[in-house]
Amino acid sequence: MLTYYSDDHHLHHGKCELIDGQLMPCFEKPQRADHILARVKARQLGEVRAPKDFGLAPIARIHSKAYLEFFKGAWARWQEQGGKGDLLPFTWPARTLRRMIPNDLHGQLGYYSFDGGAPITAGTWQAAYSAAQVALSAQQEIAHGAHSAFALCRPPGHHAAGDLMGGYCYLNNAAIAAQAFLDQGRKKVAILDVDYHHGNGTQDIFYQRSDVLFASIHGDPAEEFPFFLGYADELGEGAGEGYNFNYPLPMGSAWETWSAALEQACQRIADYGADVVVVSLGVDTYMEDPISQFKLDSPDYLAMGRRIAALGLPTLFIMEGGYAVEAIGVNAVNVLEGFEGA
Ligand code: Q9C
Ligand code: ZN
Repeated sequence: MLTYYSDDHHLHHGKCELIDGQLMPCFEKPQRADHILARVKARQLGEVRAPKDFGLAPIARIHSKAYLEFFKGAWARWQEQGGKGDLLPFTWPARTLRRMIPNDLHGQLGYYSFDGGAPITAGTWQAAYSAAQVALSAQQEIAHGAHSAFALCRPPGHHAAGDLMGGYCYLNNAAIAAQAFLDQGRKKVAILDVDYHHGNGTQDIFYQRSDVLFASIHGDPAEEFPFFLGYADELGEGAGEGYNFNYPLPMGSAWETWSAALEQACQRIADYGADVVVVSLGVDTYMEDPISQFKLDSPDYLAMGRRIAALGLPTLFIMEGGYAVEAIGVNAVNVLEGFEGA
């Protein structure tokens, strides 16, 4: 399987996040992708290629023009104000407030985000832009006939909605790739999100549409981030009704519970008659993940890859979360090796 990868991810390195009442070094850090790349090479998964540049148009199919302009220009505005640290939001238009777009940089930052987990640094735009190009390049590989491809994206994307960043995510790489398949003539795309956290951004983007089926297995949002989306009764809306499936699982779930949900999700994807599958591949379901509460072990990721392969569909793997840095390479590449029948 070919891997697409860009060194540009190093340009994004946030300093801190607020977690359990303390400022901690960001869990979403460059070493994550470095470890995955090293494992791809060590296991000789296949060639590693730099992305092509498909420009902004395919990104703008998912994200609003205003959001993209804000994100692209935010760091320069912050520098003009003499800003020192990372650019982080601290006020959001929550229930009793108005959905204004204020003039102020931090006001706009609150408008275009849903949490304080997505810091903007000097290189964040370039890193996120390149990650989207990585996803599009791997997508192109499948469009040209490959059965699978791996987009080693960083920063991740599945929490980002059309005009919202959050949860370490800025541009929704999986959604951008799914839309590219449709724009090139495929009729039905299934997105299988196996990250520990619900893919709220991806769900929101496609919630009213039937050309993308979204299935997500994740920590129960009643107990876990992102808290405000990802419940089992969210089945889609309007034309999208019946094309959204959430499998929230209890804290502490291990492979037996998790794989039963995967079975159901795969059944939905098979029934749908998808032309292609996009996997939002997070490995923060790992038992030793520092911010997550599932109990998958490294060999389970081989079985995960095998079950996804049994769908018999062209499959685009897009990297999302996973924060146990020492094991992230083994776990992510195990999914790919399991898929390939290694
Ligand atoms: N107390 C992804 O995996 N913060 N994003 C969690 C835990 C946000 C995860 C705080 C986690 C976002 C792509
Ligand atoms: Zn996650």
